[in-house]
Amino acid sequence: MAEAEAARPENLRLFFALWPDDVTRGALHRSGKWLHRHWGGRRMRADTLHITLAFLGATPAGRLDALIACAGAVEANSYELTLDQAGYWRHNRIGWLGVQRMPPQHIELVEKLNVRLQAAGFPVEPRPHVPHVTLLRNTPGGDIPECRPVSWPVGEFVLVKSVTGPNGAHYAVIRRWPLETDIAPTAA
Ligand code: 2AM
Repeated sequence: MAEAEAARPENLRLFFALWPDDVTRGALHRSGKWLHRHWGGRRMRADTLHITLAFLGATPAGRLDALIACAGAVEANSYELTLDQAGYWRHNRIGWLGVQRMPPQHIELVEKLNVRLQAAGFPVEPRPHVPHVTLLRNTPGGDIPECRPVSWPVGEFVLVKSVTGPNGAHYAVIRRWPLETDIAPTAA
Protein backbone atom coordinates (compact mmCIF):
# COMPACT_ATOMS: atom_id res chain seq x y z
CA MET A 1 0.00 0.00 0.00
CA ALA A 2 2.77 2.40 1.02
CA GLU A 3 4.60 1.45 -2.17
CA ALA A 4 1.53 2.12 -4.26
CA GLU A 5 1.19 5.54 -2.62
CA ALA A 6 4.82 6.35 -3.37
CA ALA A 7 4.47 5.21 -6.98
CA ARG A 8 1.41 7.39 -7.62
CA PRO A 9 2.45 10.45 -9.63
CA GLU A 10 2.02 13.58 -7.56
CA ASN A 11 -0.44 16.13 -8.91
CA LEU A 12 -0.08 19.84 -8.24
CA ARG A 13 -2.97 22.27 -8.55
CA LEU A 14 -1.47 25.10 -10.58
CA PHE A 15 -2.33 28.36 -12.27
CA PHE A 16 -0.55 31.31 -13.85
CA ALA A 17 -1.47 34.66 -12.35
CA LEU A 18 -0.75 38.31 -11.84
CA TRP A 19 0.30 38.68 -8.23
CA PRO A 20 -0.11 42.17 -6.71
CA ASP A 21 2.68 44.11 -5.03
CA ASP A 22 2.00 45.07 -1.40
CA VAL A 23 0.52 48.51 -2.20
CA THR A 24 -1.83 47.09 -4.85
CA ARG A 25 -2.75 44.22 -2.55
CA GLY A 26 -3.69 46.70 0.19
CA ALA A 27 -5.85 48.70 -2.20
CA LEU A 28 -7.57 45.55 -3.48
CA HIS A 29 -8.23 44.37 0.05
CA ARG A 30 -9.85 47.72 0.88
CA SER A 31 -11.99 47.33 -2.25
CA GLY A 32 -13.01 43.94 -0.86
CA LYS A 33 -14.14 45.60 2.35
CA TRP A 34 -16.12 48.16 0.35
CA LEU A 35 -17.79 45.57 -1.88
CA HIS A 36 -18.54 43.42 1.15
CA ARG A 37 -20.42 46.35 2.71
CA HIS A 38 -22.56 46.48 -0.44
CA TRP A 39 -23.13 42.79 -1.08
CA GLY A 40 -22.04 40.67 1.88
CA GLY A 41 -20.73 37.13 1.38
CA ARG A 42 -17.29 35.87 2.35
CA ARG A 43 -14.49 38.36 1.89
CA MET A 44 -11.27 36.89 0.46
CA ARG A 45 -8.12 37.07 2.59
CA ALA A 46 -5.59 39.67 1.45
CA ASP A 47 -2.96 37.00 0.75
CA THR A 48 -5.20 35.26 -1.81
CA LEU A 49 -5.86 38.27 -4.08
CA HIS A 50 -4.70 37.80 -7.69
CA ILE A 51 -5.77 37.70 -11.32
CA THR A 52 -5.70 34.28 -12.95
CA LEU A 53 -4.11 34.32 -16.41
CA ALA A 54 -4.37 30.59 -17.15
CA PHE A 55 -5.81 27.88 -14.93
CA LEU A 56 -4.18 24.46 -15.30
CA GLY A 57 -5.80 22.52 -12.46
CA ALA A 58 -4.31 19.18 -11.38
CA THR A 59 -0.97 18.81 -13.14
CA PRO A 60 1.54 15.96 -12.71
CA ALA A 61 4.60 17.25 -10.85
CA GLY A 62 6.71 15.74 -13.63
CA ARG A 63 5.26 18.32 -16.05
CA LEU A 64 6.48 21.26 -14.01
CA ASP A 65 9.66 21.74 -16.04
CA ALA A 66 7.67 21.81 -19.29
CA LEU A 67 5.33 24.36 -17.75
CA ILE A 68 8.20 26.56 -16.63
CA ALA A 69 9.70 26.36 -20.13
CA CYS A 70 6.39 27.57 -21.61
CA ALA A 71 6.34 30.63 -19.38
CA GLY A 72 10.01 31.35 -19.96
CA ALA A 73 9.39 31.51 -23.72
CA VAL A 74 6.73 34.23 -23.36
CA GLU A 75 7.99 37.69 -24.30
CA ALA A 76 5.57 40.40 -23.27
CA ASN A 77 5.57 43.97 -22.06
CA SER A 78 4.80 45.41 -18.66
CA TYR A 79 1.67 47.58 -18.39
CA GLU A 80 -0.76 49.19 -16.01
CA LEU A 81 -4.16 47.70 -15.22
CA THR A 82 -6.90 49.96 -13.93
CA LEU A 83 -9.42 47.94 -11.95
CA ASP A 84 -12.51 50.10 -12.03
CA GLN A 85 -15.46 47.77 -12.54
CA ALA A 86 -17.23 45.74 -9.85
CA GLY A 87 -19.04 42.66 -11.06
CA TYR A 88 -20.98 39.62 -9.92
CA TRP A 89 -21.34 36.15 -11.42
CA ARG A 90 -24.53 34.37 -10.46
CA HIS A 91 -23.32 30.88 -11.45
CA ASN A 92 -20.50 30.81 -8.88
CA ARG A 93 -21.68 33.62 -6.54
CA ILE A 94 -18.40 35.51 -6.93
CA GLY A 95 -18.06 39.27 -6.45
CA TRP A 96 -15.08 40.68 -8.29
CA LEU A 97 -13.17 43.72 -9.46
CA GLY A 98 -12.33 43.95 -13.15
CA VAL A 99 -11.41 46.37 -15.91
CA GLN A 100 -13.53 48.62 -18.11
CA ARG A 101 -10.67 49.18 -20.53
CA MET A 102 -8.51 46.21 -21.42
CA PRO A 103 -4.85 47.10 -22.11
CA PRO A 104 -3.68 45.37 -25.33
CA GLN A 105 -0.55 44.21 -23.46
CA HIS A 106 -2.74 42.16 -21.11
CA ILE A 107 -4.44 40.38 -24.01
CA GLU A 108 -1.04 39.76 -25.61
CA LEU A 109 0.34 38.25 -22.42
CA VAL A 110 -2.61 35.87 -22.02
CA GLU A 111 -2.56 34.90 -25.70
CA LYS A 112 1.17 34.27 -25.81
CA LEU A 113 0.98 32.15 -22.68
CA ASN A 114 -1.94 30.13 -24.04
CA VAL A 115 -0.19 29.53 -27.37
CA ARG A 116 2.81 28.07 -25.54
CA LEU A 117 0.66 26.01 -23.18
CA GLN A 118 -1.44 24.57 -25.98
CA ALA A 119 1.63 23.68 -28.07
CA ALA A 120 3.05 21.82 -25.05
CA GLY A 121 -0.19 19.87 -24.56
CA PHE A 122 -1.51 21.70 -21.48
CA PRO A 123 -5.24 22.46 -21.17
CA VAL A 124 -6.29 25.96 -22.22
CA GLU A 125 -9.53 27.77 -21.49
CA PRO A 126 -11.63 28.09 -24.67
CA ARG A 127 -13.79 30.89 -23.24
CA PRO A 128 -12.67 34.52 -23.60
CA HIS A 129 -10.46 35.68 -20.76
CA VAL A 130 -12.12 38.11 -18.33
CA PRO A 131 -9.50 39.58 -16.00
CA HIS A 132 -10.87 39.79 -12.48
CA VAL A 133 -9.81 39.76 -8.85
CA THR A 134 -12.18 37.66 -6.79
CA LEU A 135 -13.01 39.74 -3.70
CA LEU A 136 -16.10 37.91 -2.37
CA ARG A 137 -17.33 34.36 -2.48
CA ASN A 138 -20.80 33.09 -1.74
CA THR A 139 -22.28 36.54 -2.18
CA PRO A 140 -25.83 37.29 -3.35
CA GLY A 141 -24.49 40.29 -5.33
CA GLY A 142 -26.78 43.24 -5.97
CA ASP A 143 -26.79 46.57 -7.78
CA ILE A 144 -23.38 47.32 -9.27
CA PRO A 145 -21.87 50.16 -7.23
CA GLU A 146 -19.52 52.67 -8.78
CA CYS A 147 -16.07 51.97 -7.47
CA ARG A 148 -12.85 53.81 -6.73
CA PRO A 149 -10.29 52.57 -9.30
CA VAL A 150 -7.27 50.55 -8.22
CA SER A 151 -4.13 51.03 -10.34
CA TRP A 152 -2.00 47.92 -10.69
CA PRO A 153 1.47 48.28 -12.24
CA VAL A 154 1.99 44.86 -13.83
CA GLY A 155 5.70 44.04 -14.04
CA GLU A 156 5.69 40.26 -13.80
CA PHE A 157 3.57 37.13 -13.92
CA VAL A 158 3.83 34.09 -11.69
CA LEU A 159 3.11 30.38 -11.39
CA VAL A 160 1.07 29.54 -8.31
CA LYS A 161 0.40 26.32 -6.43
CA SER A 162 -2.96 26.06 -4.70
CA VAL A 163 -3.24 23.96 -1.55
CA THR A 164 -6.63 23.41 -0.01
CA GLY A 165 -6.47 23.46 3.78
CA PRO A 166 -9.06 23.50 6.57
CA ASN A 167 -9.43 27.30 6.22
CA GLY A 168 -9.78 27.36 2.43
CA ALA A 169 -7.26 27.60 -0.37
CA HIS A 170 -3.70 28.80 0.28
CA TYR A 171 -1.60 29.96 -2.62
CA ALA A 172 2.17 29.72 -2.92
CA VAL A 173 4.05 31.52 -5.71
CA ILE A 174 6.55 28.99 -7.03
CA ARG A 175 8.11 30.98 -9.87
CA ARG A 176 8.15 34.56 -11.24
CA TRP A 177 8.82 35.95 -14.74
CA PRO A 178 9.50 39.65 -15.27
CA LEU A 179 7.77 41.51 -18.10
CA GLU A 180 9.77 43.69 -20.47
CA THR A 181 9.48 47.35 -21.42
CA ASP A 182 10.54 47.19 -25.07
CA ILE A 183 8.97 44.21 -26.87
CA ALA A 184 7.55 45.29 -30.23
CA PRO A 185 3.77 44.58 -30.38
CA THR A 186 2.76 41.71 -32.67
CA ALA A 187 0.72 42.68 -35.75
CA ALA A 188 -3.01 42.09 -35.24
P1 2AM B 1 -11.96 32.63 -9.61
O1 2AM B 1 -11.18 33.61 -8.80
O2 2AM B 1 -12.87 33.29 -10.59
O3 2AM B 1 -12.62 31.57 -8.78
C1 2AM B 1 -7.43 29.44 -8.37
O4 2AM B 1 -8.48 28.55 -8.21
C2 2AM B 1 -7.75 30.49 -9.38
O5 2AM B 1 -8.00 29.88 -10.67
C3 2AM B 1 -8.95 31.36 -9.08
O6 2AM B 1 -8.60 32.70 -9.36
C4 2AM B 1 -10.02 30.87 -10.01
O7 2AM B 1 -10.87 31.87 -10.50
C5 2AM B 1 -9.22 30.38 -11.18
N1 2AM B 1 -9.92 29.36 -11.95
C6 2AM B 1 -10.16 29.42 -13.29
N2 2AM B 1 -10.77 28.31 -13.69
C7 2AM B 1 -10.95 27.53 -12.61
C8 2AM B 1 -11.55 26.26 -12.39
N3 2AM B 1 -12.07 25.54 -13.40
N4 2AM B 1 -11.58 25.78 -11.14
C9 2AM B 1 -11.06 26.49 -10.11
N5 2AM B 1 -10.46 27.68 -10.25
C10 2AM B 1 -10.41 28.21 -11.48
